[in-house]
Amino acid sequence: MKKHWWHQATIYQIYPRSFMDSNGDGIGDLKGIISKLDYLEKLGITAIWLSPVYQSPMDDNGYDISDYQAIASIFGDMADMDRLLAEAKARGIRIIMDLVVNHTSDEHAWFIEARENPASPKRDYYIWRDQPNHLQSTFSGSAWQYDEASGQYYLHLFSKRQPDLNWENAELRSKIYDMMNFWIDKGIGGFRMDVIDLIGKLPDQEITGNGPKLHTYLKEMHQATFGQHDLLTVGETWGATPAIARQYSKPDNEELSMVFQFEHIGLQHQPDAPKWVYRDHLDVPALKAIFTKWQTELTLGQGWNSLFWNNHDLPRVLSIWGNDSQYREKSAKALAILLHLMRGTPYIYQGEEIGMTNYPFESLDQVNDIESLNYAKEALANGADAQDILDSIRKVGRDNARTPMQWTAKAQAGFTTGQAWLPVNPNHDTINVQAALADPDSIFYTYQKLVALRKEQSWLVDADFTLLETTDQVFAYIRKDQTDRYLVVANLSDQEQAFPCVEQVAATIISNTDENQVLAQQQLAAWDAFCVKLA
Ligand code: TEU
Ligand code: CA
Repeated sequence: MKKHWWHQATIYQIYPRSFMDSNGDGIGDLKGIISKLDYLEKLGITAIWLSPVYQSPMDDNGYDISDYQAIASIFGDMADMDRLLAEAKARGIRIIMDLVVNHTSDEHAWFIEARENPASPKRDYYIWRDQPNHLQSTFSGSAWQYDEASGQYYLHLFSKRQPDLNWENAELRSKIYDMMNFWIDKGIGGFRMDVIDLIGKLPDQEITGNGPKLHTYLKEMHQATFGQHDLLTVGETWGATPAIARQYSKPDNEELSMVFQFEHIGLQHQPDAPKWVYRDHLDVPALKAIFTKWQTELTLGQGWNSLFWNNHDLPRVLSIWGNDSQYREKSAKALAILLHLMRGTPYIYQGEEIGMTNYPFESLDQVNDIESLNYAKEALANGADAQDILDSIRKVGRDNARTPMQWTAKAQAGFTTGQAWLPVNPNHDTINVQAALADPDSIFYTYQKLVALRKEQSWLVDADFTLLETTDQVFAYIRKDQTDRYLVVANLSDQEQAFPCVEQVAATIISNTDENQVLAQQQLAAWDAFCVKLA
């Protein structure tokens, strides 16, 4: 089995708007990112997944692209982008671009032409129908928008300013591949592919995810673009099962390196309910079952996992499943140790490495996210209670991940010299990079250690995974390769838990506690976690 650089890499996701502002306009930008590359080098990460920085009217903060080969002026220009690539490369860091090709912005030249001139070949780049059906937008309401001029409806699975592209059109596909090659030629490290499982949709049958031609398109894309290069490609696939994930990521299939699956994230809301019907109490046995399934069904050569707790669409895991008050540091480290020692490529979302938390939203005025605002509007119109709506947004709204990165205890958390576009979390007075770097026992150094382990210890890639039978709130597993066995244990609760274990320890790999005492007393304190090599 050929091993790739990304098998032993840890990826760091940057949401550019919220990372670092270089010019005081309150919005993060490329020069800001460049100024923090030394920090990322210290953390040790191999690559950055950069959320979209392309030209965009910012209806969905850049996931609505009007020109794939230009940089949004609020973020900088192409010269800044080239400098970011070069400066990152000088530090051994690759840049993974966000590929958003399920839809464009309604301000993309293709859509402007398609709308203005129904006879144009561009018309068929999008999806037009005389009548809408029942398809719903992820951002509330019908997925069809009426276009007065032509008397037809166009499809938008996200906002009405994000018209869906028609992947049936071969000319469109080849333009997308040209655009991808433009970026590959610049020397990028790969692509994160936004909602890629939707591109094979059959709107008339109301099939959106996992359409019949999805994998045909991905094989074609692989051949036409990244197939000859050693790039990381990761698909965002909400509807993936392990079998589907193998289809994407089995090397012989020549599609993607890996996908993001979201089955564990599904435990953040009630079964079969929208995300707003949240469930903040972690069901640990269910979490164990889900990870065990993915760890055992995606084995080296047959598929590859990506490992994540957070991204720019999710609440901070520390707030929803950890304990972000009494056990903030301990629980952050426990969640990190548990995840990063599984098989797969780990992803860190900006601020996770210093234990950033959800924001205490108190009114809709503080909310920016289109998904949250559309939900609030629709729920209010349906008679829902305003406090309940705000409560859901505070718990699981996307802005929790998007408040500015907390660099210092000073005004605006050192993110900007102006006024940040989204409020800065008041807890930046204690939770910030400067404080984390100064404390040798901080969450940051646990992440730094995990990133280093990923590069150094090849068993993380090769060893198999077995869940250990334990009490409900304890998640423990064994990784075993040809020669060695490793035990990973995490107490995912605020209570002490019994941990009877007869194994002998050969060496400690990483720990947030006194693991020898834990093993001697057969008792885990709240959020204790460690990994040991077994004798
Ligand atoms: O997200 C896909 C998606 O389906 C999200 O809307 C997700 O369901 C929701 O945010 C969970 O709360 C991707 C991007 O990650 C997201 O930021 C974009 O808004 C979306 O696609 C449209 O491009
Ligand atoms: Ca700026």
